[in-house]
Amino acid sequence: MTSELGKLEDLPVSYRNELTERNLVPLWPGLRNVLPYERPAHNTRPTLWRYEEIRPRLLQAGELTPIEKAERRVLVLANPGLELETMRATPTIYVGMQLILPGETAPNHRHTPSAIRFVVEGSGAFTLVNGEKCPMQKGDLILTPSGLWHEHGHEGSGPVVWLDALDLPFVYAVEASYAIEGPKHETQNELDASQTRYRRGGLIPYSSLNRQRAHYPLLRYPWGEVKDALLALAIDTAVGEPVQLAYVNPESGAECLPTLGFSALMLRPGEQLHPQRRSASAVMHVVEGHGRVEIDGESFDWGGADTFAIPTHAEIKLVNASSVDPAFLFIVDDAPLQRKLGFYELLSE
Ligand code: GTQ
Repeated sequence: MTSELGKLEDLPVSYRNELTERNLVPLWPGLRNVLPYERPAHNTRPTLWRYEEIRPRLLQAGELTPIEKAERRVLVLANPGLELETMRATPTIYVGMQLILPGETAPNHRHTPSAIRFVVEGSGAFTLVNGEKCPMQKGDLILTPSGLWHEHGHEGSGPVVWLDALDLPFVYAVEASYAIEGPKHETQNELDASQTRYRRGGLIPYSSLNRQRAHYPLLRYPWGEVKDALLALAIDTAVGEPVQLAYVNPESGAECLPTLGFSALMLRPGEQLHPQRRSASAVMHVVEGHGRVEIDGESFDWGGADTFAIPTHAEIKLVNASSVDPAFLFIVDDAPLQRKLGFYELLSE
């Protein structure tokens, strides 16, 4: 049974001071803060970042700060409920928008946090991941898992912008976040594995059955394939059911990264979705289309390349505002982490 717990003020000041001097804290005055009933305490705010607000300021960063002075020229999408300097879109998910200009390189490094890139605009840029050259076209997902070397370059013309998502807030919180600089990698092959060894879902190189499995056999998921697969899935999905595909490791079938999950959601023309509440926090990024999202009763209009943050346990509604065209969203969540920790849940209303 719920009962009123003792407050800090109920305790003699001298006793409280004795505890403080000994680095001791009484649990009961704060018990309901750390273990509230029904829904977790959360400071994460439903937040939307408009690309048209980010883009000019990112291009300005390109003029203000040479790449050598930035290493990674990024504006971070920081949740206003979580102290901006701590660079968290949600408690576990870091999101930034990175700009690279023609001829620039972002030098090789590796780090304990895992990262992904999702290309927002431009063409001609690439990421080298342990020497594998991954071209970056709009909508492509590129993995740079924990510990893998990665550097970026740009051989085309015009600015290229991509969204970075990292599990940095989590890795930082467990005091495990650090990076190592490395020399430039030789490019190993001209075509990445999405175009050669893992060309089609359901088919993997035979030899991979015999050897110790690579952890990350596929590093690039081209958007063209994802969009085609969503359009095909839509034909076979009942109205009201989400048309959603998970990005997975083609050999293990598990999520691409140990901590963060990635999926693509198509909203059919005029479609309204009211997905089941989940314990995971998430960030959604608009690939195509425009519409509205309601997050815990707060409403936001979204359009191309906008990005929004969804707290844990939030109630959400998604609407495609077009009655003619489908809309496409790219979703990052921390469900893989929560599953591993044993508390991922789909929640009732
Ligand atoms: O491109 O390697 O947004 O290391 C933050 C940290 C991007 C990157 C970020 C990084 C990178």
